Amino acid sequence: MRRDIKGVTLECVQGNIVEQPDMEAIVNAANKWLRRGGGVAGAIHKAAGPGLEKEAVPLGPIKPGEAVLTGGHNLPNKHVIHCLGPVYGTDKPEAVLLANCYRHALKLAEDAGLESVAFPAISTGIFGYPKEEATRVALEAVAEIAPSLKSVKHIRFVLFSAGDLKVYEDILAGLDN
Ligand code: AR6
Repeated sequence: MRRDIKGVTLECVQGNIVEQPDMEAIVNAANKWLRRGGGVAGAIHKAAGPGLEKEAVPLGPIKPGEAVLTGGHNLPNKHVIHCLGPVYGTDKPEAVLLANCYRHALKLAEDAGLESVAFPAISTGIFGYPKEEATRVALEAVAEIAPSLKSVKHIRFVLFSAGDLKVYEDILAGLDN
């Protein structure tokens, strides 16, 4: 599903974040040390190769809501934007910190002059953020920023399961932008 918000395409697909070769940057659901981990981070570091960790670790530690940009190494994408999402129930207020991830990632993409960015559902795996709540925060934050974006024209949300995709589609369809 795709939706245009003030000239920016928001798209939701089911898939794997490391298999988005047409996107200039992919976003990592990172840990604060920017080390290889499980879930999205494990998949990204595995596909990118050891050079990614070598470049990323000196940029850490980062705080919940922050983001940093590195090269894509062996990935088909030019860049990886690493975001630290909040741990649900611990890093508060969760919604503000989660929205900050999306805002800061898009700011870095704009500063680098990128046209396309693919996001996973940050914090909804190991960090325990309830899926619907996190989806609402993610889509509302991105829709709010969309009108001010100059270089970023295509934002893709990559969901691992059909159920997660359905949650994104329902909430994206209901946004009133
Ligand atoms: N492509 C797309 N989505 C995925 C993939 C993938 N390859 N793998 C998992 N997901 P998580 P978090 C979904 O746990 O909650 C790491 O160990 C998954 O189903 O990767 O922010 C880091 O090192 C879930 O919906 O990220 C951190 O310590 C979503 O992506 C910690 O986990 C996010 O799951 C970060 O936890």
